Amino acid sequence: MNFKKNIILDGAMGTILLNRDVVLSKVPEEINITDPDAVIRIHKEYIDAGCDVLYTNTFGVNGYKNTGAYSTEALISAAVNNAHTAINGNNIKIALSVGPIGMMLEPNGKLKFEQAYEYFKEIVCAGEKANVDLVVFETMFDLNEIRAAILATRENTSLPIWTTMTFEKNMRTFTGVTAAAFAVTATAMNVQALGINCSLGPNEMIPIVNELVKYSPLPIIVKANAGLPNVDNGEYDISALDFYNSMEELYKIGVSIFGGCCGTTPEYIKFLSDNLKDKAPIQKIYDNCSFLCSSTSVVCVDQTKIVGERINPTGKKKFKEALINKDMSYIMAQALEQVKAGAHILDVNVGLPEINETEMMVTVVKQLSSLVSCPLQIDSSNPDAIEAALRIYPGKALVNSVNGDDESLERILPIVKKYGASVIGLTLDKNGIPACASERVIIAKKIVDTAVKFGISKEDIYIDCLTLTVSAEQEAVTQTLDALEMVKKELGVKTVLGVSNISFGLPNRELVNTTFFTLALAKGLDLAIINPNITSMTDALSAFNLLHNRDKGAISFIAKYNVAAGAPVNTVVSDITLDYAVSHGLKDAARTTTELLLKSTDSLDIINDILIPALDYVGKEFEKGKLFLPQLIQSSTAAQAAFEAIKAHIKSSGSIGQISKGKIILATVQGDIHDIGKNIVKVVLENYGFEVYDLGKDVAPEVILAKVQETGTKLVGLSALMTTTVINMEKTIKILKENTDCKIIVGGAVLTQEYAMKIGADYYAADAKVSADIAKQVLCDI
Ligand code: B1M
Repeated sequence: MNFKKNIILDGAMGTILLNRDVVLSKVPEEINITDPDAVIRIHKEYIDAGCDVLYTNTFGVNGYKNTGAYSTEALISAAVNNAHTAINGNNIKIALSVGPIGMMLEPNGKLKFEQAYEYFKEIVCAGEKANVDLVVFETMFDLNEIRAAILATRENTSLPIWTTMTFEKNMRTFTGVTAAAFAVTATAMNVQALGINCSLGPNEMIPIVNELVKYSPLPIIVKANAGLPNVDNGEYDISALDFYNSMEELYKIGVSIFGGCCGTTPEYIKFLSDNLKDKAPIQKIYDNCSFLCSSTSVVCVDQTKIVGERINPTGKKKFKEALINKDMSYIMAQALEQVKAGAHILDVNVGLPEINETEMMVTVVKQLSSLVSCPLQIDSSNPDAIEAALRIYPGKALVNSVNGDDESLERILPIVKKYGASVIGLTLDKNGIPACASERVIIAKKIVDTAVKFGISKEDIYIDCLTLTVSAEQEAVTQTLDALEMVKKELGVKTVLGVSNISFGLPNRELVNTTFFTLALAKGLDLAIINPNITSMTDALSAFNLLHNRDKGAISFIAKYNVAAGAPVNTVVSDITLDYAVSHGLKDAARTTTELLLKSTDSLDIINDILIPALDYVGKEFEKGKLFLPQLIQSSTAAQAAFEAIKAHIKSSGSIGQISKGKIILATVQGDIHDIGKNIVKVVLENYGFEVYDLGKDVAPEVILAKVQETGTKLVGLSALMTTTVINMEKTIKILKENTDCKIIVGGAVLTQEYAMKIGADYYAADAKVSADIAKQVLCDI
């Protein structure tokens, strides 16, 4: 593809088909086979409008969604053929359009990374066989889904890859991925172009595109909707001319590939083609930094950054025990402590002879990825563990490490390159660590040259000149510092040092560590692997940044140390409380703290005074955009673990006692998957002696009605947590009232007494205890 001129894509396919007189089946892409002319006609209209690239009508085709009569390969082959027919030999490229699988990936949903990979593999192989020019993964919202798609394409085809995500106004996808993290990750994974499509109109996309431009040198794609959908009628309101005017603004900030998404037509594409096609792309202002990222935040290593060293069993008895016992809460607490203390990146080392390092690395990396937003440093000498971790890591990680040995370089660097990671090179080889600085620089040069040969850019290489223990090799300290300085100047790459080793075997280690750290900072250290919980270390960095004019106007220094702004807080979380465990998603700690609390506190008090407020806090932070779906899921998993402990306690102690009997049906209404509250209600009712038929969550009105009729139950409890699902509660009440004489209790945080009455319920229960009181009243009176 020629990127020297702007490229014009086509516009919407789906919204046009819906507006035309065509018959769409349950699998809409079957139209490629059942009515190919309808598709070809639209393709031709876009060609006439002047597009350079046609997207195939395959957005929703995948092995998961395809429940129809034709195979996935047949649908793709027909769609690509339709595009070829429309092109009719003209110089127009065909992009295989691929949307999300339709099931969320772990941890947001149940789909496993490798399952997603298999679905994408089937699609892209079929596309390549049918002769597409490139593949475009569009309307994506999960970074790991994109990564699975990219890997499936790279490992099985030779197709060029474009990818676009769909962002909300807060510049994140709904799973919390930032535009910056997307740009850094996709660039690192070597796609040919990236950008944004759907969800917003071109005007609303401007701030997001500004981010993409800043974090990626690649061509930027914008395939915008014709404005935001109108809430009243679902139509798209922006005219073709207004659409073009906004796209022109996007051109000025660096977009070079333009097209239309929902609501656009050939008229919109003609405006783009007539006015932008022959222009050369604008030179973008790209921030060429050494980036690392998670799915929710990017770290630019422009100034010294702190790598937290505490997730490492070396010399730590408790940590070793936690690894052997798979005590994830302990490890996660270490992570949270370090982030709170100021770590920008977390080192993850889980190597122990007693455990399977690869499996443990994957488990820990998965959990950390949804718990903390700072990028991870995968610390292992085992290539399998490194690869397994990089494969599922949703971001751009740093690999610690390779060394100057050919075997290490040749085994690990291709993995680093393939997964778009950065790498640390240790200045040692099979002869050990050279005593003098210049020999360490020779090894560093070999590492840098080899990494570059493998396609890793210099910004992604960090050299560790190795800290030796001053008590054993006093003369080595200056050699390390000199080597660091030379590596920076002569090789132009970043540097890293594990600092704490310097003081091993000495008294007052903190003083030695801090002083050595400060000396290394003066030589230009970029990444410091330290214990950030030791405040003198982070203090040294703050003061250094102030003295070196990095902290302009002393803004950070004053914010941190100004007494009026509050004394420095004790960041170590030594005693984890239940509300901390729930709000930070620590499942095991939630269970153990609950078990402890149950010795002195009533179970309903724990639910009402701690669990619900902690979840309320998480919900509010989620609403404010400070926490994201993965964290919400972690918190609810922790709350459920706490609740399991409460349930076991209630069952074993029979503490509430049996007062009355009767049958009750419980369900969370259709469209709503929140069931923590309903499950609490169930246990409490059962402990009052009621027989509960729990129909689960997301239950259709008809299913509830059928159960009432089958069992003759006189009382139904409905739960709903979202404003959008209360309407289904109302529908359920209506259908029950029309067909039965049962009474209905409703509950859920979104309801009030007044609203409950308005939608026709008989009772409103603010909590589980109130439900039991109402049940007694209703069923005892019958
Ligand atoms: Co979601 N979620 N969530 N969520 N979630 C809320 C409800 C939300 C208010 C958060 C927020 O933005 N502030 C918001 C809804 C906004 C709105 O509509 N106004 C929200 C959203 C938007 C979403 C998603 C759409 C997010 C997304 O995907 N982008 C998605 C929805 C998916 C869907 O349902 N289709 C989603 C997903 C999830 C998780 C899966 C991550 C998880 C649920 C896990 C699960 O339940 N298995 C989750 C959670 C945990 C929450 C919050 C944080 C906590 C809910 C909770 O469990 N509370 C919640 C915010 C909040 O409520 N503060 C939020 C504790 C529970 C014990 O209370 O359920 O009220 P509650 O039950 C009480 C009483 O109300 C009463 O007794 C219970 C015990 O005392 N009661 C009854 C309840 N039902 C009763 C029935 C009865 C009687 C009494 O009949 C007899």
